[in-house]
Amino acid sequence: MTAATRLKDRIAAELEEGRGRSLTYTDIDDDLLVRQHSPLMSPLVWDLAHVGNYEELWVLRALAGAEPTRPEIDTLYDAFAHPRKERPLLPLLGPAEARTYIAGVRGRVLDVLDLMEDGDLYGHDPLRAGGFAFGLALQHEHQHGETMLATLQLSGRPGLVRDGALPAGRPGGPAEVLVPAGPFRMGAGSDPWAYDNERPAHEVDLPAYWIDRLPVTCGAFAAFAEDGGYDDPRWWVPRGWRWRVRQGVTAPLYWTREPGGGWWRSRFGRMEPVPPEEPVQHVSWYEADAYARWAGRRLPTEAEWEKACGWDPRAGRARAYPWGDAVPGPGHANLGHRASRPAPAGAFPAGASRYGAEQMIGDVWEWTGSWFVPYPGFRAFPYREYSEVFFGRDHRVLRGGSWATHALAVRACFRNWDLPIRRQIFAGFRCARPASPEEA
Ligand code: AVJ
Ligand code: FE
Repeated sequence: MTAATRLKDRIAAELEEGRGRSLTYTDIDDDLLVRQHSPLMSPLVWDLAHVGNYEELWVLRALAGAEPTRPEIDTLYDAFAHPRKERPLLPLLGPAEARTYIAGVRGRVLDVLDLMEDGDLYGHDPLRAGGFAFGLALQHEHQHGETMLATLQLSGRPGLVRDGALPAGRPGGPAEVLVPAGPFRMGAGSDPWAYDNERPAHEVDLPAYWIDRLPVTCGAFAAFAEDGGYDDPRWWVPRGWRWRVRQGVTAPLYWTREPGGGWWRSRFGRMEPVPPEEPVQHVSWYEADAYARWAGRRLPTEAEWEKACGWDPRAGRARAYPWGDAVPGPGHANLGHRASRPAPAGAFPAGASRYGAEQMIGDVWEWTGSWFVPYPGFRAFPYREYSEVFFGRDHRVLRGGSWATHALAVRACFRNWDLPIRRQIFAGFRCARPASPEEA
């Protein structure tokens, strides 16, 4: 079997799996599909048709030069034409129509894939090389799979989302790991599916720092809340404090405090005690930043995060994942919705990075202290609206993926971003601090 055939087979299998995921999350009553569960999110039926429309735009039209199958619907599924809160008012395809539409697109996409030759996959056309446009559609569908899970969690309805088992945690061990001073290469190397915002790779020289070995747990975060952390403006940046007061935020989203003490949370429509050993999620950047200040620490910059995650100082090169370049396995990380929650702290010793940091990939997206800005020499590809229009001092960078992220859609150099007030995403954090001269 040639390398091109192997790549095509892999893409076909991934397309199948990704679509299975989208269909599972939307295999619910029509009423639940078309309603808007939160003004922050689209109706699920919008996401469903949107992933097919995106695949049509990038694989059928941009790559293969096909004519639009249904030109009149493009504007409905253009995320920039209509903000999420307006989407339920649009004349969207209904559930059955949406399924038919995306299946039709998918059939043609598989035909295009079949026709790809060595000269396409190993040539210089950037949409074809390495199957880039297919990788773009695949990662996009999985990103929307995660979005759908956030919507299903917001709906508060039990029984819509499956759960599963995870490895046990490992209590104890060092709280922080030291990353010695020195340069590393930040950004994507030869990975053909990396996004424009991960490029170009460039050298960054960092002073020595400490970073938490594990994400901050619910137990640790509860201590911040119980210590009055939400009531003390000293810990908050001014905008964060104003947001906290105006919104009346006193705990992570979905948490409630029982009158007798003790925290409970709602998870996919069911109440349960907050597990103290689990990484905290559903906190805004403002809450993460306030916790870090309360703890006498700060959030890591995204460069600090990426070096601790992917850099191999002995080999002098960046690896795709903390454990190396092997595709994520069940012993490495909690990805791909194995269970509907983060794994307890210490669950993945085999997923440790060269510096000893654990659970950097999977479990919870991790807020960093950095704004989402371009790397030096950035060039938008294949379109400005994926990354470029979001650059600036509005969005903060998140790293590492969550339990809801598919393995295809995250790597050590992958950059995600969101507004600092957002809490419906599966986001937590870990802390860092500079090393003193003696420690370094
Ligand atoms: C990269 C997760 C911020 O979901 O808004 C989806 C990805 N871009 N459709 C998002 C995306 C177009 C994006 N994030
Ligand atoms: Fe999208």
